[in-house]
Amino acid sequence: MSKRIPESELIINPDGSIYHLNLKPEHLASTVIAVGDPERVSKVSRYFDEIEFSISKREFVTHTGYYKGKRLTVMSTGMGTDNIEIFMTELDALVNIDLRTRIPKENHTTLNIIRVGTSGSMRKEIPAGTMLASEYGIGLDTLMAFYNTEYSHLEQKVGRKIQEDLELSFTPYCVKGSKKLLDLLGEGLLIGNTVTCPGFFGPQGREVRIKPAIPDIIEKLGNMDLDGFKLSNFEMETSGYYAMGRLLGHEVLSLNAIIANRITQEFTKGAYGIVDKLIQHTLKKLADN
Ligand code: R1P
Repeated sequence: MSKRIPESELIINPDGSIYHLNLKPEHLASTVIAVGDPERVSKVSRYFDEIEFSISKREFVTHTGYYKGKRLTVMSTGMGTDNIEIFMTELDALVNIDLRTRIPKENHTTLNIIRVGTSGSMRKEIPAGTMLASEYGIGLDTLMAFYNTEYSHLEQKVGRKIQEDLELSFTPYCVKGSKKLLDLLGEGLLIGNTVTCPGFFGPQGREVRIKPAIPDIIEKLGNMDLDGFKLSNFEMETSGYYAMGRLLGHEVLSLNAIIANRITQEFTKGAYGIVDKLIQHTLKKLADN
């Protein structure tokens, strides 16, 4: 029998909800749409037939309801893979740990988790306004230095190639997303490989007042070609989702609305309409399946 998880290791609020997300198991649907911006939650749930539950704590805003009869949860995560580590671990605890006894359940429950986020393009042929599904997530962040997992041969090669091309002192990690969700939601979208950066400015080569250490990071990544494996876009969460999904046993897919192209320096205000188009695409595909 599994061991009881102590109070200090998994914090549960006095009302029985999980510490950061503020949710109880009954508040969560088995399919979760995750967005970065808390204001984007209502931009998804406005399409629901009915919202049965809503709550917020810190950057985690949750609406659970029904879209065309399918029960869905939409939640915001804030920015960065450190938030995603908390988000994924607590979502998993809601379904795979008995929060009353603090003992992991014997039967594993798999969640479907779909990120609907904004992103920048690192290739001139991928313009703003593109909707892209990430086949792989590549982490330039340090999250996976703190967990042990297995990587495929290709994933290891990609990590080493990026380390070499960027002359990094550490090896980035590369993790494949859910094939099941890619087959379900990827139709009509561009399929790409997404680089996750541990910041918005320097780690994405932006110079505001301080010169970044790798000013041409986006160009270098965009030009990488490893026997046909190319990188397409960058943002701040996908690698964390894919790695935590693999560790915890959940199906995870990252969908990206490309709102800027850093090579052509294209950024159109109208590109924000693409986020709504991606939300509608996601809801429709989920309801149809
Ligand atoms: C940066 O502006 C934020 O936007 C992108 C990045 O990943 C980062 O979180 O995604 P979201 O629009 O989903 O937050």
